[in-house]
Amino acid sequence: MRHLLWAGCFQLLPWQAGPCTRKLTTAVTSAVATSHCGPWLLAPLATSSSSPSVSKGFLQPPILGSRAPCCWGSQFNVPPSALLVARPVGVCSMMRLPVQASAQGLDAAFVGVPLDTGTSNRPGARFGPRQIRAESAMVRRYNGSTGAAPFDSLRVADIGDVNVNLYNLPDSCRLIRESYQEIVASGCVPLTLGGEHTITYPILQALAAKHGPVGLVHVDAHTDTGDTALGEKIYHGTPFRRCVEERLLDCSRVVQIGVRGSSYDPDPYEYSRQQGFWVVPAEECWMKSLEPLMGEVRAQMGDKPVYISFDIDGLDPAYAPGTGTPEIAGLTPAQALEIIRGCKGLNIVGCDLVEVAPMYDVSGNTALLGANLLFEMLCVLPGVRTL
Ligand SMILES: [Mn+2]
Repeated sequence: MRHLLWAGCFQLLPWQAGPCTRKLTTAVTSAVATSHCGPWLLAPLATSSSSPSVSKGFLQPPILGSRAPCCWGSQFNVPPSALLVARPVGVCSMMRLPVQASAQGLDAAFVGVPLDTGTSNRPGARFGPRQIRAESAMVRRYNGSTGAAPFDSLRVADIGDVNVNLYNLPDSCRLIRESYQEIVASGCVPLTLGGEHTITYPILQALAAKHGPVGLVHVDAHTDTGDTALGEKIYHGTPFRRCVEERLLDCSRVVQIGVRGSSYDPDPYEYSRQQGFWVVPAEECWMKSLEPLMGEVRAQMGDKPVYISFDIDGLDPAYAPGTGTPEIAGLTPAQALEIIRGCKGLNIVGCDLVEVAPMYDVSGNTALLGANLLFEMLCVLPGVRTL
């Protein structure tokens, strides 16, 4: 894909000799030969004669384009188990999945959009995709809570990043739109690692061109329905007004959950309600389960196409401080799981997780949350089997 950069590269990765024993090499080689272990083709090269207990070898990314990556006896890609491949080993892809250059042949794909020049306050979301990928090394293949087995059901890979233009937001929107048009043309469902919220506008341009106006489950501290700022119509405070103007949304099937914070207007949600959006302020979510709410959302969405746009600032900054425009008194991670798991059964055509700006959270927990929420979104896609 012309506008996608590879998340990884094809150089051989030296497998450091120190902790790498022959026993481990043998175990991994055996597992690779027989079962579902991971995306890396093991290519042991030589054995040190001076230290017979230590093997020198390489973990080699799959040779893309010339053979199917990470099939290991099945048609599916599978995140490698840390029981067989150490977590820090390998090119940094989402869930350590194989990286491939296009969405061809995939049912779902993780895509990075490292854009942050549309942010109004703290910059840094351009580094969101990389940090989400890094923290995703902790995410395993099954969802034990819901029983979802996405990698037994769908062909999934990381297809790298959109090559955004950091110095020109309209041009970035064009690059994103064109990239997503290619992704969805092949029938693949994109799961996006943001990047700030501007990116949802061109993503929805591409999705609506294929599916028609979509329903929207939008989790956010802000409605992102502003008109202009500093005279500009494109930045991370305006994407959903632009979407309304271009009829990309089915406004009777839009819900905005978790909105809060101070405002410029006495009724900051007036525009949303005028369009027919269902606004659920954070106050209506405090200290309660959101499962009943999601029952109503499912009834609202019906069986027509739905997009999930999850701004990490919908969560409380106590849990997710690594973001550009934090607001106090937000949702909890458990409520975020209730929202996403409550989308099971909907006709989901795409998802994003935006606004992770990792440098404001030295713990990495914001990106870890983002990685897990993206996995949860994968788990509720149509066609995912439950064990
Ligand atoms: Mn937002």
